[in-house]
Amino acid sequence: MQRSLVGSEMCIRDRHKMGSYIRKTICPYDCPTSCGLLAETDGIRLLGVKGDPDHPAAKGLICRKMRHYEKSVHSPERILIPMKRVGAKGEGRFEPMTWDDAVKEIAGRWSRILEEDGADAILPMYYSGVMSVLQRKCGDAFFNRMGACDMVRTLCSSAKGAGYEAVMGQTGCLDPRELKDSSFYLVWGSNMKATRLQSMPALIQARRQGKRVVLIESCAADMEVYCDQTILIRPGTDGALALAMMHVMEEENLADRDFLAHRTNGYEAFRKTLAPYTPAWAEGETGIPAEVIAGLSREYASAPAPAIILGSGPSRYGNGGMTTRLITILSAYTGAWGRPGGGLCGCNPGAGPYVDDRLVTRPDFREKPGRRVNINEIASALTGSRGEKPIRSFYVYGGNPVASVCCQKGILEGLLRPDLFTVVHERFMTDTAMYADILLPATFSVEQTDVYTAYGYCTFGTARKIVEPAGQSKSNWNTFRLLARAMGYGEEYFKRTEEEMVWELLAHPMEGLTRISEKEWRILREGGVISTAFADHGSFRTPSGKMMIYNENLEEAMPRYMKSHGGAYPLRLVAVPSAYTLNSVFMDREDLSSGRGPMTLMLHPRDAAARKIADGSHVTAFNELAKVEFTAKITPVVAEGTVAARGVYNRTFTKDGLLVNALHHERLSDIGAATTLNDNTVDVRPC
Ligand SMILES: Nc1nc2c(c(=O)[nH]1)N[C@H]1C(S)=C(S)[C@@H](COP(=O)(O)OP(=O)(O)OC[C@H]3O[C@@H](n4cnc5c(=O)[nH]c(N)nc54)[C@H](O)[C@@H]3O)O[C@H]1N2
Ligand SMILES: Nc1nc2c(c(=O)[nH]1)N[C@H]1C(S)=C(S)[C@@H](COP(=O)(O)OP(=O)(O)OC[C@H]3O[C@@H](n4cnc5c(=O)[nH]c(N)nc54)[C@H](O)[C@@H]3O)O[C@H]1N2
Ligand SMILES: [Mo]
Repeated sequence: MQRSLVGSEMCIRDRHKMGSYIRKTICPYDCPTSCGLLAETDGIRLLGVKGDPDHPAAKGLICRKMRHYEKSVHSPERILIPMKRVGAKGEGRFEPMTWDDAVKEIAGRWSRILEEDGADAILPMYYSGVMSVLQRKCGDAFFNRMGACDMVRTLCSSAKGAGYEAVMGQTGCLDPRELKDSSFYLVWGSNMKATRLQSMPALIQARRQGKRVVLIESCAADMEVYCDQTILIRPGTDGALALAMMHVMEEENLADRDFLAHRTNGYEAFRKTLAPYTPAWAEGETGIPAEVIAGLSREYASAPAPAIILGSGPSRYGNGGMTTRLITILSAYTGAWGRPGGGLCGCNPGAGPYVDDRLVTRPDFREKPGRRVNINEIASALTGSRGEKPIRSFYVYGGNPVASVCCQKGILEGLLRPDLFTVVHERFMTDTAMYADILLPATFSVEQTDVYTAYGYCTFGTARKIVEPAGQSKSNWNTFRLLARAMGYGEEYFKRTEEEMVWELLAHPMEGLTRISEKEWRILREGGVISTAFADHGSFRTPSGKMMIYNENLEEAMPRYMKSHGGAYPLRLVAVPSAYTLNSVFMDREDLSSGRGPMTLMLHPRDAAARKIADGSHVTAFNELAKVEFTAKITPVVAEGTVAARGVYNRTFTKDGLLVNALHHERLSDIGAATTLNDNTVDVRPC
């Protein structure tokens, strides 16, 4: 591939002329859109950002969080130099050290651990701090080379992914841009206003055209006003609703039997299992009145091209994979797939991968399979509570487990172990960084070069470095290069620059990039985003070419109703994202934090009254794991028997350092080995 410098040459010319100039870049955070940004810079600092109107999906619409990205990049709170712990663990007292000394000390400690305990005593952890391909995944190559633990990264929507794939194989779902053709919308467990903002115009436009939008939620605080009807559901019971809807469609002859018989596997046998799943039965499970279920079923069935917009909320349960399978099967019941706008949106829309991740992650560097540690079980791994070999070193980059992972008390207990050597590569003094023995300064997206694959849209992009890294901060890639040298890993891979890696990825395009034009290649070479082909939803990418209602490869081959884990306490606790933060990111920003306010717990008026809880009062939520304090918000938009905690906070918002994730178990989902962070019970009392 020919390297083009057109973009940067133009900029240099413009800089001389105007002092500042605009460069294209891409939002690095964990959202479905990966929005295009126009960054204004003087070549030294990022001066501001705007949405890029040419971005094929976002079309210039960006969230309030990114509107002042420059405030984060140039935040006075940023970590700019490597540091060494001088106080007690967790106390947050550090003193500066050089990169040389830091790298030498880390390599020295690791070499000793490798000798004494082997590579499976070293646990690397990242999740979704940065979503671009190279910076997110490059540590895999380093730790594969080392033979360290292999983290199973299922902190987010893996149960949804596994459930969808169990039915659809590799068939891409609807790209949100296809929603303009849908005739009816079921927003199912997605707080779109916060998390899928760029799809909101489609919903608003649809309602203007007289199409109906129905919300199925456990907490409708943000979305109710955007929908024609809100159906509040008891958490973890969406599978019962889907089954009852299919029951009604069978009973009333509303199912597209021709489609189901010819385009799916196992329909006849599945249909016979539906008899007990009556709306009256489902009312008992879901708390939704039977007549509402019947009405919804009829409305859904009569729409020519209904779209289900499926969020990850309903999948974060012990039955989350099964729930997703049932909802995906429901999407076949009207034969909507293949009709413009019909089917399901919110899973993987891609028509095949764009780049070859293995060029970055290098599975070939690993000599034998590593010890697998599930990210949701970090607490057990760090404390050794399951009797396994203890972890001796924990390396965190692009993640904040103390704030974002379940079982917070266990994680803290592990991090306090005097014999654990913890290294955190971070941009801010997060709750996890506080526990580091060595803290390394990390870069922002505008200080590095990478490729971006959006997970919610068919788009692909590249973004070049715009400004030099602040202070002594280094990208993940450059940090692993240094660590590799210190560890004596001589592979040519560890000598490359990040620009060389990006060219390498583009030089080996995968299926999703095979049919793009020369003009589009130019955009990618210069830095920008292209739209790629939507998936063909009419032809199923499964071994049989049919949707798999019955899936013989699964333990539960025939779908059925499964209960969630639940628990012994009377209220179910769910997590709702906040529009002011993204998981634990953006807490450096006073302008956003103040809009969000204190840690709140939403309760239904009847649940509040039964506990003598007043709106705005301090309450304690508790279960067998922990007690966590919140400010109560009483609202009828949360299902009765449910409490909802908004967003992820940091420990400065708390009295005793415990956040909502202290109330969450490590238990995994049925398939996908994923988080069940919505599947916990608590009780609440006034403080
Ligand atoms: N502003 C903002 N944007 C974000 C994020 C953020 O934190 N803030 N997070 C990003 C990330 S990492 C992700 S994975 C995506 C997630 O985005 P989506 O996958 O669209 O999911 P969420 O919007 O998190 O919505 C989950 C919803 O599920 C609901 N829910 C919980 N349990 C149930 C249930 O049993 N049944 C039903 N029907 N509903 C239930 C919750 O009330 C919540 O509103 O968003 C991304 N975008
Ligand atoms: N209670 C509750 N818990 C949740 C959720 C929830 O809604 N409620 N959401 C869940 C979901 S969907 C997800 S995806 C997870 C997210 O879990 P995590 O991936 O752990 O995400 P964050 O907490 O956002 O932490 C990301 C960290 O990466 C850092 N970072 C960003 N860019 C870079 C970089 O280039 N290099 C390095 N070294 N660091 C970088 C950021 O500063 C930030 O501190 O949390 C989950 N946990
Ligand atoms: Mo996520």
